[in-house]
This record gives sequence, C-alpha cells and structure tokens, in this order.
Amino acid sequence: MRGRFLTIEGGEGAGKSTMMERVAAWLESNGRQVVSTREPGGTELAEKLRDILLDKTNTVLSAQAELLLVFASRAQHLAELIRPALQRGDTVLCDRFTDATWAYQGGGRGVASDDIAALEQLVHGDLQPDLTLLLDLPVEVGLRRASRRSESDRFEVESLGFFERVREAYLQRASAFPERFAVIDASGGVDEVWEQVEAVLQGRMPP
Ligand code: Z5A
Repeated sequence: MRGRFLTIEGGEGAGKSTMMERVAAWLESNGRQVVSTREPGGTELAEKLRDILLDKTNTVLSAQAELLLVFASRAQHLAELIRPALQRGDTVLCDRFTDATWAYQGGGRGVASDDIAALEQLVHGDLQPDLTLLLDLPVEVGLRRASRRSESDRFEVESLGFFERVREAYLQRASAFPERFAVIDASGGVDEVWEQVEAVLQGRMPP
C-alpha cells in the first residue's frame, strides 16, 4: 500500500501556503508521517527550474518552453521526493501539481490540451493525487492579498483575463474529477476557510 497523495491548488493569493501548514499539522496530529513540498520545485534541482520559471526578467520564455520546464521540474520532483515518500507509506502534501499546469499553461496560456495530456501521461500517467483541495476565490480578492505579501513574479504580472482563465480552468478540472476534488470557498477569513478544509479532511483522510 502506498502513502496518500494530497495536493492544494488555487489562484494567486488563494491561501495555499497558509492552509498547507494547517493541513500538515492536522495530518501529523492524526498519526501520519507528512512530507510537505511544492511545485514547481521541491528538490534542489527542481527549485533551480522554479527560479527560471518565476524570474520576471525571463520575458522571452515561450509557452512551450514554460510547459516543458514545468514538467521537467515535476519529473525530478517525482523521482527524487514524491515517489520514494509514497513508497515509504508517508503522506505527501504538495502545494500545486499538474492541475496547475492545466490551469496556468492550458487555461492561462492556451497551450493545447493534447500536449499537456501527453506530458502528464509520460511523467506520471500511473500516479494521480488522492485528494485535491481547490481554494477558489474571485481573482481580484486573491490578487489583492498576493500584492500585500511579496514582490510580483513572472506569473503575477499577467492580466486579469489571464487569471480569470486560470480560475475557470481549475473549476473545469474540479467538475471533470469530482471524486478527487474538493472545492473550498477561499474568500472568507483564514478560520472560515480552515473549517471547510478540516471537514473535508475528516471525511476523506480518516486517521
Ligand atoms: N505554475 C504553473 O504555471 N504551472 C504549474 O504547473 C505549476 C505552477 C505547478 C508559483 O506558484 C507559480 O507557478 C504560480 C503558478 C505557476 N503562479 N504564480 N504566481 P506558487 O504557488 O509558489 O505562487 P503563488 O500562487 O503566487 O502563491 P501565493 O501567492 O503565495 O499564494 P498562496 O500560497 O495561495 O497564498 P498565501 O501565501 O497563503 O497567502 C497570501 C496572502 O494572503 C498572505 O499575506 C496571507 O497571510 C493572506 N491570506 C491567506 N489566507 C487568507 C484569508 N483566508 N483571508 C485573508 N488573507 C489571507
């Protein structure tokens, strides 16, 4: 039996990092060994690819190169960290995974679904998250939160239309895979969001 694989997804400023900490603490308090990680990144090499992806001076990066870098980072992350942890029986909690590629590269950039599906099949056709928490909120609210937090990266300088397409693509993924996704209304305060997340965990991640 492999360990469980949980992912947290959402647009800018949705509160993923904030919920990652609470979810990890909740899982640990239920006796699970938790490996918290993120994408792009999660290993030394994959973090170097993350730096390229987020560096806003890389204005020439094409949508296809971006897609390949995201999957290169993911392949490394899976080989070095995610698969070994799942094989040990640990619970892997990941801030973004391939649903983010469907949302940002597919929805945001307009990359063809066939190309994303082919790379997904190549890199982890055998492995999907067991549970994906989608923190959903209006784009303007998320961008306002994100702008208070840090300097913008290569994605955060995109247009409102880009982020609306990202949100729409995430919601389409959730409708396509209702058994895997839990859509959380992330527009309220941290405790309100946590209440919904905890209810999902209680139902889907029994001790
Ligand atoms: N990307 C991609 O294109 N393709 C892919 O396949 C993958 C990723 C995997 C890096 O992601 C970028 O990579 C990402 C997509 C792209 N785009 N960007 N940018 P990231 O996850 O590292 O970066 P992010 O989306 O910018 O995350 P974020 O802005 O850090 O958002 P967050 O983690 O969801 O939010 P947070 O840090 O928890 O909260 C943001 C602020 O809001 C902070 O000050 C909190 O204290 C506050 N906050 C949090 N929750 C609340 C609530 N409920 N109420 C009020 N305030 C709150």
